[in-house]
Amino acid sequence: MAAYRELLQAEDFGGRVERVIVFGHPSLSREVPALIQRDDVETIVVAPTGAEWYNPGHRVRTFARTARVGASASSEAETRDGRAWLGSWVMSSRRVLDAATEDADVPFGAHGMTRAEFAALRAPVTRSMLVDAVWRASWPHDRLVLGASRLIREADRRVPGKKISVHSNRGLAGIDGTIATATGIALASQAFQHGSEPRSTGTTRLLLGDLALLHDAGSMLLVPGEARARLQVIVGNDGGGTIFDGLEVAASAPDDLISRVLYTPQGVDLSAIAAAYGWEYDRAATRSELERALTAPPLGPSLLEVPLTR
Ligand SMILES: Cc1ncc(C[n+]2csc(CCOP(=O)(O)OP(=O)(O)O)c2C)c(N)n1
Ligand SMILES: [Mg+2]
Repeated sequence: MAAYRELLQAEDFGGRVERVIVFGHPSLSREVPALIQRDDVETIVVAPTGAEWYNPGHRVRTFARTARVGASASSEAETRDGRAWLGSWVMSSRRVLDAATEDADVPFGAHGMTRAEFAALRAPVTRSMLVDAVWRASWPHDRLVLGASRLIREADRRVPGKKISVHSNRGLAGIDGTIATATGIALASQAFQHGSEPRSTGTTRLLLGDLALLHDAGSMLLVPGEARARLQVIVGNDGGGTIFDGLEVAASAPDDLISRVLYTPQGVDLSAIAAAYGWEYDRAATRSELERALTAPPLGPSLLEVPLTR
């Protein structure tokens, strides 16, 4: 349910929820903890260890180490109701996403492109376009790592389910060590088992923001004699931390202070960083450049810079 944030806020959807079962630690959106803290909602948190117990507002009464799905419905009518309930979420999620799709994101066919479709290929890359393109380029033999950025929020709210491995750092969603994490995931996937075939072919892609990249640039160091990661680092460069533009304080504080303290502008030449560390570098400012760069990534570590507007 990609557009779950909008639906949870709607009376007809979120308003009708009676029970929540939580796996993992939902930290990307405020709607989930808000739902759990409602008086009319019962929450069950499933986690293998106590350290994982998620408990927003200390409102959770039931914790379990495992969960087993039993018989789903006791009657045909119940099955029908359940399907209708699920179907209405799926359809409404689709409608919210379609309404939110920017003009430049119109899908284009391989044959007989219209003028609008050609224009779309030359249009500057938007966040939604970037997230969609990276998601489309990822296959089951690939791995995708997402950094703490406005981009993971964008992915969370729009990409559909897909059978691919997606990783992200937990804890407080730190921006530190993101490149190191992705390098480790790439190298582990390339590791040889019993001295024969690598465990996986394919590419590891890391999608992150410019500040997270700068914070961990030291991890780009290539050590002589060590294996090279088949890693494509895709950096959405909006010149600072735009994830904070959505904070409440942005609505009331003066722009110049918000910029200095939260956005923290930067104008570092990322191609020079790539050159300094001996990484391949590419830049994709339009949709067609992006599709090309994602389809045929270099075999070693590479940096793909995608300029984004604030
Ligand atoms: C170690 C650490 N310091 C600070 C933060 C707070 N923080 C979260 S996201 C972020 C910056 C995001 O900027 P960028 O990587 O450019 O991503 P954008 O949101 O602009 O796409 C910061 C500083 C953090 N999560 N971890
Ligand atoms: Mg940024």
